[in-house]
Amino acid sequence: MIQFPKDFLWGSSTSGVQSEGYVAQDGKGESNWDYWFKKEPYKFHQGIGPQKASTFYENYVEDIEFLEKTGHTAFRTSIQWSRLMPNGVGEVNQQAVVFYRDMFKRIIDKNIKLIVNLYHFDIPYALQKNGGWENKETVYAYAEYAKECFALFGDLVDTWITFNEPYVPVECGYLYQYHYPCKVDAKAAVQVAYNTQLASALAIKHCHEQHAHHRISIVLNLTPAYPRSQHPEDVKAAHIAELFQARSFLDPSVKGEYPQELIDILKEHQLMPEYTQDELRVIKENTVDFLGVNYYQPLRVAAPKYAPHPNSPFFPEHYYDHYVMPGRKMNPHRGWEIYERGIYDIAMNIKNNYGNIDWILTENGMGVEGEEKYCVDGIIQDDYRIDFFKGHLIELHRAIQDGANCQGYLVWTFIDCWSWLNAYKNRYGLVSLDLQTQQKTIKKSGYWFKELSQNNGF
Ligand code: BGP
Repeated sequence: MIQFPKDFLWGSSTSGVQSEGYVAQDGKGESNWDYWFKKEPYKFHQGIGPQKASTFYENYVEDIEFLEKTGHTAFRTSIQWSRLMPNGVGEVNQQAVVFYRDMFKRIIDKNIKLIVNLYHFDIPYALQKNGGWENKETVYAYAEYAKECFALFGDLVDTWITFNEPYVPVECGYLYQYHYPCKVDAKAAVQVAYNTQLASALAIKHCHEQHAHHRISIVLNLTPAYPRSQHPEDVKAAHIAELFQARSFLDPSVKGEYPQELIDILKEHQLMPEYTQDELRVIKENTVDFLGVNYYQPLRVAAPKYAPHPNSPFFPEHYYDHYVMPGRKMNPHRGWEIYERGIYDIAMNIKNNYGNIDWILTENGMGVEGEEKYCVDGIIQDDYRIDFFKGHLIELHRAIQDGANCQGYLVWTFIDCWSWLNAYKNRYGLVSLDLQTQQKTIKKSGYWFKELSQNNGF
């Protein structure tokens, strides 16, 4: 029996965009996702956008019952900024206030620890139109939005997240064209990353000023970078990959400072963002109270085979190639490697290099296509998912035994939901969603998760 510490949290994460959906007259404004879908629907998997998601906005009362039935003691979701403040600034949508307050209240009434994220890849289009995160005005608009959330919901919510995986919109939106605005512009990417970090620090500042006892964090995908070999050039490639992918947000969020080596690389390529000493002070003085960590797959890299063409736009990959490890274990549906040991390595990195700060594993999960074929008597027999969870929990447990300060395990996700790049192709939920009927049914993993939570181990 693998036993977790007393009061260890068991639950799941979702996001507003991926679960809520929207209905006529709900007062929601357009987000970057709504706008992009309207403009280029063919860029979305099977032409499906976030209009319906898993209809949580309409059905949250019944959906919350499933939290209890699957043994949740913790739940993380996000507020959609464009729902609360349709124009990004100014007027607050009162229907959104009623919705979020009632939803939060029902969750805490069930004695479930509620963690509320302010930003999960979605910005009001009104702000995106004016440059989005490239524009420093967005930083101050976000700070106002955060303040509004702390004021409106601070009596119900005491644990906050400033951003989910902020590196993702940076790389997907400004380097690799997976997210709107689909630019290839490293200079903009760096400014967006810096502005996001500043916004996170300002939210932390306001949170602590408004509610001294509240705790606030950032959620990062701290993928360890594993070198192909111990050849010094491979090791160097992994080191630089980690500077970009993990430490660009981890260091300023926990230590209040950027790694000097990252600054040196950015200077060498004339990529430094616009910043002021006052802003750096805000970042320095407002670090997180704890960390959220999402983990799905490792990053494997090798020294680059070729020198970049002198006219090629800058990519972090000028310093490393992606490496496919022979014999790796794969989730073929998502195309992601499964490497349970990554959790242990993340935990030891936090312990040894980041002051052993408290953290929660805020996302871990397995997206599988065509799960209907595993359905027996109406219940999806997702043993592969249970094995996936067990494998990762063994490593997490080992890390805790070795001194890691992890305080909870949240899976992705609660009910099958819409995905940014894959719509409903891969299902992650503890509860299945029938897209035609909107019927929701607990999977085998959902029942297993309840036992896991009740026994505080397996
Ligand atoms: C994380 C995101 C989630 C979720 C998850 C699964 O990076 O925070 O929002 O989408 O990945 O990924 P995907 O939906 O691409 O399969």
